[in-house]
Amino acid sequence: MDLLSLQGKNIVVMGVANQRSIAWGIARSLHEAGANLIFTYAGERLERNVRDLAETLEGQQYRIFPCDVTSDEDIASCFGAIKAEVGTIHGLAHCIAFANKDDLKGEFADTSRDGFALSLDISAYSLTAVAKVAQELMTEGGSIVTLTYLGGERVVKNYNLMGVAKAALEASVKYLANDLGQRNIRVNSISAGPIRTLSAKGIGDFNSILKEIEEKAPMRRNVTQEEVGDVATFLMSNLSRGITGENIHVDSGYHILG
Ligand code: NDP
Ligand code: KAL
Repeated sequence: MDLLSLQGKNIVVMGVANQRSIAWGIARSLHEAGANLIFTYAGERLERNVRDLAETLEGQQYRIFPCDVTSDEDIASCFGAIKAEVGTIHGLAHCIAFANKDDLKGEFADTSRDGFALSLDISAYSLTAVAKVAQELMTEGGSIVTLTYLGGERVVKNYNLMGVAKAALEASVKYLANDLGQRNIRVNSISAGPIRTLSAKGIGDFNSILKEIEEKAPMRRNVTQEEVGDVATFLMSNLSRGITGENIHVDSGYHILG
């Protein structure tokens, strides 16, 4: 029995930078479930990466379009091209965040005005900007999934500006869920535990963050891109049809600790 009902469904995956990206974990899981994938990327330097990775997906069609989410024109032309190629889409995975390195150091209180605006634009507003355009292609209903982190709910050392951006993202999920629910479009987030990706690269004590999870999380281990990917597939699928405005923690249970 096809419990997931994802065979042949068109799903947009935004934010594959390389094989370590959580977006790539999501793509692989969706591919296994039989979905047709449409990838978007921002930086031209990463187009080759996305293309090479997509080519490893056997037996399924894939498409790739550029989309820098800071540009309304980019978003419009990207989803215009997607509409022209596939018509209807059934899901969208938003796996995008950014903060200037300088704004992730020291105290949150030192965050610059420009740095705040840029991070909130890319990491939070982009979900709304993309949802607004994507919903028009979700003529059969749909599911939008974004990625967040515990630092959006409580103070986590060094997450600083990104914590504020994730709080805005999580609130956006709820307001978007309320707006789009009547069109049978669901909006949810996954709060992932720490995973070593390109974004996490260069973060000084990332090893100690991973170690703390191994020592303290209920499951005493870290999570993988695959585990996040499988929950994203669940949220895209018919199995989660009654869920919207939700934030599911895929973090070995770490968030329940005080
Ligand atoms: P990656 O570095 O693999 O992915 C980050 C992505 O953001 C890149 O593909 C990057 O594309 C994209 N991006 C940045 N700026 C823009 C822009 N202007 N327009 C479009 N895309 C942009 O890291 P992750 O897989 O770790 O991150 C994916 C999501 O998961 C993020 O939202 C992150 O906050 C979240 N997350 C990550 C955790 C972790 O431990 N890794 C934990 C919890 C949540 P490009 O390089 O082309 O600019
Ligand atoms: C408490 C944690 C420690 C890390 C603190 C801050 C993490 C911020 C995430 C943010 C998305 C990272 C960046 O924006 C990095 C950027 O300044 C430089 N990197 C890049 O430009 C690369 C090339 C591209 C691909 O990256 C992006 N983002 O475009 C949080 C940890 C435990 C969990 C994490 C890493 C959460 C998260 O949100 O990613």
